[in-house]
Amino acid sequence: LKAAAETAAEKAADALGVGSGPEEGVPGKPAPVSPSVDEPTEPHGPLPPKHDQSGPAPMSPTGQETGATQADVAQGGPYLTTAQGARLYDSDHSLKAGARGPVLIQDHHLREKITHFDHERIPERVVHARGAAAHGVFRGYGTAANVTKAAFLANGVETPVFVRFSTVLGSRGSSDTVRDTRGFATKFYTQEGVFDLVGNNIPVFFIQDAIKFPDIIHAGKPHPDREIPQAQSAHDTFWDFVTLHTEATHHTLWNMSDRGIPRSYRTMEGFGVHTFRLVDAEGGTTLVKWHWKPKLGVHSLVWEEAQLINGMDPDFHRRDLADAIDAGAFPQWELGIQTFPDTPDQTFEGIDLLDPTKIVPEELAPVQPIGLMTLNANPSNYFAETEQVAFHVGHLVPGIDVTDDPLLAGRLFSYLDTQITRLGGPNFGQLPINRTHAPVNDMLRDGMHQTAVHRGVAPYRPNSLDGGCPFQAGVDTGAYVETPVGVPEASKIRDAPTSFADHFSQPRLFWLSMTPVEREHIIAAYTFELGKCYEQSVKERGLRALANIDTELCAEVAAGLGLPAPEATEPLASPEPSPALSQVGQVWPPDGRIVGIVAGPAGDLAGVRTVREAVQEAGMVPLVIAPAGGVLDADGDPITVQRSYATARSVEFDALLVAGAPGRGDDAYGARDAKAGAVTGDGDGDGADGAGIDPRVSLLLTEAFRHGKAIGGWQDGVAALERAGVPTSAPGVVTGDRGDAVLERIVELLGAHRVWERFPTAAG
Ligand code: HDE
Repeated sequence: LKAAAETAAEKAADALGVGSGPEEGVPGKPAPVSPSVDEPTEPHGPLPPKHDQSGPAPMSPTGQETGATQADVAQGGPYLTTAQGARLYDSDHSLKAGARGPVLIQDHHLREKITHFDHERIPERVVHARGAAAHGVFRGYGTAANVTKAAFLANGVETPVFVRFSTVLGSRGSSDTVRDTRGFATKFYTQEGVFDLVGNNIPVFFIQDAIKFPDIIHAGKPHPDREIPQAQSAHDTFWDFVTLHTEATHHTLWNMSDRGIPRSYRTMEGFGVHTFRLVDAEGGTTLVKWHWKPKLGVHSLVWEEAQLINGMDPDFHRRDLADAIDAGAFPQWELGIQTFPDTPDQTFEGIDLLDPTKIVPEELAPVQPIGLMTLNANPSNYFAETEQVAFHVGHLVPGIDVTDDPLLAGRLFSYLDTQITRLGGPNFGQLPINRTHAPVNDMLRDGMHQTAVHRGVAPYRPNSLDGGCPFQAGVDTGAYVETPVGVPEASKIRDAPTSFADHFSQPRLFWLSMTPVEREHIIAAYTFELGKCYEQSVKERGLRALANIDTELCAEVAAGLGLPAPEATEPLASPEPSPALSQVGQVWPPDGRIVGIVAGPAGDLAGVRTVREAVQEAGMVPLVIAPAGGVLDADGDPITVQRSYATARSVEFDALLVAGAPGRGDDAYGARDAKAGAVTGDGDGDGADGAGIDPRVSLLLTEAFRHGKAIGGWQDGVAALERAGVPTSAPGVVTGDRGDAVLERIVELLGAHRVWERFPTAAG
C-alpha cells in the first residue's frame, strides 16, 4: 500500500512539477514556498518535550509503579496510530466507493476520529470557568511548627504544587481583565496526601451561608434570556441582588476597588477567606486565616486599561503568567497565617471568625510567613492539567482542620459533587494532575473511568481474606481527626448568629483605609457599574448601601448618576483604618516589568542598545518599538525590533522610553506609506520631523500618560514626547541627554507601580 501511495504521489508530483516527496505531491496542494516551512516527509522520533518530563514514573492510583515514564504516556513515536495503536497510512481521506462516490461506514478510522472529536469538550466549571495555571514548588520555613503538625510546613520540606488562577463569572473563552474576583487555588502534593488551599484574591465573600451561593451566581452570570453581559458585574441582576442582600456589600466594595482588576496574576494576594483550624502534635489547636503575599507586590490595572486589554489581548493575564515563567522570571508568594486563640466564642477583638464577610486587620493580627511558593513550569497540556485539575476544600492533611463557618460547610459538599459532573464520575482523583504523590490504599472501587487494577478480594473492613489489610492509622498520624469542639446546646433552626447582621462596619473600614487615588477609582467604578443598570430602583438602592459606607462616596456616585444622595440608615462606625489594605505607598522590586523603547532608524541607537541592556540587567523586559518590524541597524550592530507601530499598544507596557519617533512619510515606513503619500516629515529619521508624529505613537504615549505610567525621553525623544502632546514637566515624565540616566529614574518610579500624582484622570 505504501509503495502504491508513493507511486501515486510521485505521479502527481510530476504533473505539478514539484518535488517527489509523498506530501509535496498531493494534488491541489501548492508547492511549498520555503523549504524551512515545508512539512517534514521523513518519519522521526518524537520531538524532545518542551518541559522536562524525565521525572519518576507516575504511580497508579493504587500506589503501584506503572513502569511508564511521563514521556511514554505522552504523545510520541514516529507514526500516527489509531487509539488502539494500529499504524495508519492515510488520515487525510475518508474511505469512499470511488474518488467521487459515497463515504463508507466501514471506515473505522473516520468514525473513531470524528467520534472522539465530538466528545472533546467537558462541561466548563459552573464558576471559575476561565483559568490559567502553573507548576511550582513550596518550601516550608518551619515557623508554623508550633501550631501545626502538617509535615509539608516543616523547615526546608519541598512540596510540588499546581496553582490555578481564574476569573469567577466569565465562560472559558471570556476576557482576562474584567472586573471580577480572581480564584487562587493551590494543590500541594504533600507526602501525607493532597492539601488544596482553594482561595480568592479578595479576603471576604458575598454571602455568609452556602445556601445563598446559587443566588449570587445566578445574579452575577449573564441574564438568562439573552445571555449577556459576559463576565461582567455591571448589570441589573448583579446589582439587584447585592443591594438587596446587604451582606454582599463588603465583597462588592473590594470588587469596585483596584483589587477587581489585577495587573497580573503574579501581583495578586491570595486569601483562604474562611477561618481554618490548625492542630499541633499534642492535639492543641489554633484558628488561622491563610494569606498569600506576592513578592512583586499587589498591583492593579486602571479601568480604561482593563477595558482596552479586553479587546487588544483578551489573554493578557494568561499570557503574562506563561511568558514570565518561560523567561525564567518565576513568580513567588510567601504563605502566611494570622493566628487566633481557639476560644469557644471563636471571635477575635470582637470580630466573628466564622463570618466570611469579615477580615481581621493585619495591624491587629500580623501575617506570619510560614513558607515560600515559586511557580517555575508551565503546564504541558491545557486540557490535561489546567482544565482537569479538581480542587476541593475538603482535601486536608493531618494538622489542618476546618471550622463551623457555614459557607465552608457548603463548599465541603460542593467541590466533590461538581467534579462528578465535570469530570464524568467519581474517579477524577486518578487523572494525572489530580493524583496524590502519597501511596493510595483505599477501598473505593469501580465506577466510570476507573483506571486502577485493584488486587485483593476483600475491599471491605473488617476482613480476614486479605489478611485484615489495609489497617487504619492511629489518631496521631491520621488525617480527618476531629477536634472535639463543643457544639452549643441548641434546637434545629434556619438562622444566623446576630453578629452576622453587621454588614457595613467593615466596608467602612476598607473605605477609610484607602488613599485618595484609590477612593477616586472606587467612586468611578460604582458610577460606571450602577450607571450601566437600567432599573432606576436598583441604582437608588445601590446609593442607599453606599450611604451606609460613607457620605462622600455616596454623594460622589450619586452626582455621577444624576440622582440625589440618600441619608445613611445606620450609624457610621469609626473603625481604625488598616493601612495594609491599601495598594499605594509601598516600594516594590521592578522585576518582570515591561519597558517599551520607542526608536527610529536614526537617533541615538547606541543609547538604545545601552538602555535595553540596562533594562534587562534590572530584571525587566525591554521591548523595542519602531515604525516597522525587522531590525534597526545603525552601524552593523543590529537591534531587533519587537513591536512595530502597528502592533504596539500602551497597555502592554509598564513604562515607556523614547529615543526618537520618526513622523509619517519617513523612509522608515517603507514603500507602502511613501506610495500612499503620507504626511511627510523632513525624512531624516531623526525623530525631529516638524510635520508631526505618527498618530499611533502619539496614542501610545498619551495613553501611557493617562494611565499613570512612567515615561522618559532623551535627545530626539524629548522632542518626540512634546510633539505627542505629553507634558514633559508633569510628574513621572523624565527627560535628559542620556538614556541610562533617564532609565535610572524610571526604575525608581516603577517601584511605586504608577505615578499616582497624575490621578485622578479620565482613565481612573
Ligand atoms: Fe468555589 N466553587 N464555591 N469558592 N471556588 C468552585 O468547584 C462553591 C467560594 C473557588 O481553579 C466549583 O471545581 C460554593 C469561596 C475557586 O478549579 C464549585 C461556594 C471561595 C474555584 C464551587 C463557593 C471559592 C472555585 C466550580 C459557597 C474562596 C476554582 C468548579 C459555599 C475562598 C478552582 C469546581 C479551580 C470553584 C462551589 C464559595 C474559591 C461549584 C458552593 C468562598 C478558586 O464547586
